[in-house]
Amino acid sequence: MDGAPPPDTAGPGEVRTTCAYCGVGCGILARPDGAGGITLRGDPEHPANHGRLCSKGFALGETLSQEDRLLAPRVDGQEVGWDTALGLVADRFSRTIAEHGPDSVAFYVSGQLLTEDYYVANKLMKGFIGSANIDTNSRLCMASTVAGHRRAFGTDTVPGTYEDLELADLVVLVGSNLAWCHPVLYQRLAAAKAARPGMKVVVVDPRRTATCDLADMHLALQPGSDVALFNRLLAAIDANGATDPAYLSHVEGYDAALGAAREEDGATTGLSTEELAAFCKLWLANERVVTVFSQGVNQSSSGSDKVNAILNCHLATGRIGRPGMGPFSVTGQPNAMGGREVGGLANTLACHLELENAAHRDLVRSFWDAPAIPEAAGPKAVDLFQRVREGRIKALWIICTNPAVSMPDADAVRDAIGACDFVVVSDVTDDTDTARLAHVLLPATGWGEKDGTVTNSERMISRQRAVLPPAGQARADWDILAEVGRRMGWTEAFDYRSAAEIFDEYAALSGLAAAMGRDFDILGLAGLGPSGYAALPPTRWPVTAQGTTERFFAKGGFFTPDGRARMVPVTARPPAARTGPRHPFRLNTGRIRDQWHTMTRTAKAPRLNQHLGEPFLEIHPADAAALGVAPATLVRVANPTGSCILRALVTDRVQQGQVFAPIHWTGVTAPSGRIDAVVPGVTDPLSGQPESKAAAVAVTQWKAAWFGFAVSTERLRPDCPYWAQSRVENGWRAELAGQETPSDWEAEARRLFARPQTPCQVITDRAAGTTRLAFFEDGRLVAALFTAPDPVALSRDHLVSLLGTQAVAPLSGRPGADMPDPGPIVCACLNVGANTLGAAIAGGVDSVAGLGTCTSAGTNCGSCRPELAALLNAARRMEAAE
Ligand SMILES: Nc1nc2c(c(=O)[nH]1)N[C@H]1C(S)=C(S)[C@@H](COP(=O)(O)OP(=O)(O)OC[C@H]3O[C@@H](n4cnc5c(=O)[nH]c(N)nc54)[C@H](O)[C@@H]3O)O[C@H]1N2
Ligand SMILES: Nc1nc2c(c(=O)[nH]1)N[C@H]1C(S)=C(S)[C@@H](COP(=O)(O)OP(=O)(O)OC[C@H]3O[C@@H](n4cnc5c(=O)[nH]c(N)nc54)[C@H](O)[C@@H]3O)O[C@H]1N2
Ligand code: SF4
Ligand SMILES: [Mo]
Repeated sequence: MDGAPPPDTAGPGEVRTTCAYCGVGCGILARPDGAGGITLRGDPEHPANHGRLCSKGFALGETLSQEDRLLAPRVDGQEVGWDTALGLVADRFSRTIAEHGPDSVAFYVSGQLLTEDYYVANKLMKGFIGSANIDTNSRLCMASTVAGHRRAFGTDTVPGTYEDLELADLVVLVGSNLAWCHPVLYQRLAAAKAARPGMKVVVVDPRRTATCDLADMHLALQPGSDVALFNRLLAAIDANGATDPAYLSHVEGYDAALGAAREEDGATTGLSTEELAAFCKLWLANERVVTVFSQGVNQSSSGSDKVNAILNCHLATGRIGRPGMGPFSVTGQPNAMGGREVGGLANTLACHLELENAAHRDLVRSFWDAPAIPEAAGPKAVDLFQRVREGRIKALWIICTNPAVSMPDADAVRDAIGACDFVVVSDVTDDTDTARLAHVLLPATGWGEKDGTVTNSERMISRQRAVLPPAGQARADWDILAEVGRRMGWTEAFDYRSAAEIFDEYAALSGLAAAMGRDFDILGLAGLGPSGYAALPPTRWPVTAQGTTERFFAKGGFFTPDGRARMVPVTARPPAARTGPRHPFRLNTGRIRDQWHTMTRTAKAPRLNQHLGEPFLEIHPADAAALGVAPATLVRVANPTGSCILRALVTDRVQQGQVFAPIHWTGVTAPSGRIDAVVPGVTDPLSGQPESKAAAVAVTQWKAAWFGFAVSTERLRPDCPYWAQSRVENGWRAELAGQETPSDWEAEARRLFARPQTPCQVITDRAAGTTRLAFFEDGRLVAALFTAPDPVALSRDHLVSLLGTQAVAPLSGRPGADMPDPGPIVCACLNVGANTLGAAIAGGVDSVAGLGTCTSAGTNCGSCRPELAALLNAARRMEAAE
């Protein structure tokens, strides 16, 4: 740890903790509000965010209600005590192992677990059950980076820090929508660029994303062709004599990598020779270059080659480990890094030790005093669920992840879990596609109740601290796992009383690992004791007796046997699924700004549902026209893996022949919008990471006979073929559609709202084919349904705002003259809509700051600022065209 601790700016009653969501790892100051919730603000002292938060972090307090929380253990749907539930889990696992061997059981865990939870899960499976049948959702997320780092560096090290993005003269963002997925880091980058306008930003992404707003250059390459781009760059580096000969003495494999790179003409990128030349020129001209990469790189059948193609360029030029330069993998989940450090993958051991290395295994086995550690790596996520499907895995414990939604080939995975003999799910809610399949449901403490550590993208270990007591009977994930370990007979090995004890053991092991030449060393944090652990400030690893290392590899010092890095010869390969006449579209998938994965938490905050309220498919106007798909109608996306139905969002943000869909909707929120139902289980051969962004699909019109929009104070019970439901301030809203028009809309609405008796107003326009129904209780609007043969046109936000009020004429569908319609919400924090912003722009406001002053949009968390800029740009383009 460096220097004196910073002055403590926490106010009275404020607890320092870390955000629950992305790998930026922002510090939060949270205070119980006395009514079961919390109030919070960004921690000004945290080095990741210096007080900033994005829309998701800012709304964390709104996601903590006990509604939907799993409050007690359940067996086959019945609430039971912990003793019964954990007795059953330990007994079923022990019996299955006795009958069928250790490889008949498995754990599937998560980068959202704390390091301490992860440590115990791994120790139990790999050390004591004696199987390597444990993998994590990080396989879907970071595995290609891990494989690429290990090939090049000898270990999974992120060399740089966030500050490097601010110090760089050129930042290249490859397959990263930083503006939406790492918003606070994006804001830091945007602020650095504003302060130093000479700084250049390049976005490499087939799609024009919100991140492109900051870009001086957007390279809309063909999906999967990143290796070709970086091979071209390596060839240009060589041709221009831009290598660093002194640094190359720390590197092996230059000639072979260059040989492979020279074979590449760059045509498969789809970029013009001018674009390729301009990119190479920019890279060559700026020594201080950081290449940030994320899921556009990792989630690919050539993901690890993409990573090495990027690392090759940095190694050849020695642009690594010095301020403002280096390759930089931004991590997704709050503890994606911690999970890698603690050995969460089926082929790793704690402290960056390797399962398939005999010396490493011996070290860990003797440290744990474990009976045996398996010699071979376990199955990677896709294979693990394949073994569940084949009945080879008979008892499965899923912790802190929702694979029935997020795995590729999700319908098949869901069915395999459903058919497994014994399924345990630990979650904070019972309302997930996976939890619905569990025999045993175990309530875990959630964010705000948990206590432990996480590591962010820049190797910063931060504490998550409890602000609230556990909900109901919930227990910490490490505690549940440790008790099962004890009940399975390993009393001493799992005799943990606190997260601090686990961390202490882990820190001690890291010292031994470091003595074997590993990078991950936090021996300096061993022996903190309960109070030292309680007070632990954000700390970047390594933490040795000598202090910390800010950046790795400036002078070589790689973790390979000879200490030299490896450049890896790589050749571009197209995505595994081939497009063709039957499946002509390349399906890209990813995230939206205000939702987190399968929405179990973010969708609890009404304000986060305002930005984008239903699953959609971005499709190019020319493709939409050719298919006869009108904006806002529904489309069917299908291939041999499966199918789904999504709302068409016609936009030239995507290229022709490519479509994009978000990953967030589920059986709970929009059953026909589960996008992983059409993503095949194809993986990178080295990393086992699925190719989540390049399925081949057919897109056709889904001909709806009717469309509907509904609001209700109670949750709706739709059963039509298309529906998407989300929470709003006073209840719920839903989009609906069907292929057969009901003969009696009132009866249909009464069933949908479960209101057999409530007084109802109906307006039918036979000529237009529309019906509008409103239900009132004591003069208050409690439900309404608008139906039409075409997509329902009405001011949705207006109708939502009437819910629960003494509404006058709700069936007009429009606000009265006295009440302007804000339009679709852009700024979620301060509720500013597109119409309000449009009016301000039309009135002469011409900057993001000006919009902030005039409408207050973008003045809280700032996550919507890229969209404000896009609105301004669109207005400028229209003006120029006029
Ligand atoms: N709002 C929000 N933020 C999140 C999350 C969330 O759920 N919601 N999840 C977190 C997690 S776990 C993760 S892993 C991160 C992910 O963060 P990102 O990786 O930034 O997010 P994605 O939207 O999955 O994908 C990034 C981009 O890759 C592009 N892409 C697709 N194919 C290719 C290709 O072949 N080459 C290139 N160069 N680009 C391609 C896509 O068009 C997309 O814009 O986000 C984290 N942050
Ligand atoms: N097509 C496609 N598929 C993808 C991706 C993509 O880009 N495209 N991205 C992939 C990536 S990068 C990721 S990271 C995954 C994410 O996919 P998942 O991990 O499946 O998604 P989450 O919704 O984050 O699931 C976390 C679960 O843990 C629960 N939970 C929250 N806190 C706790 C806790 O403290 N303890 C316990 N026990 N449970 C808790 C939540 O309620 C939720 O059910 O999706 C992957 N799938
Ligand atoms: S950027 Fe947003 S989601 Fe990510 S850690 Fe910070 S506040 Fe949380
Ligand atoms: Mo992720």
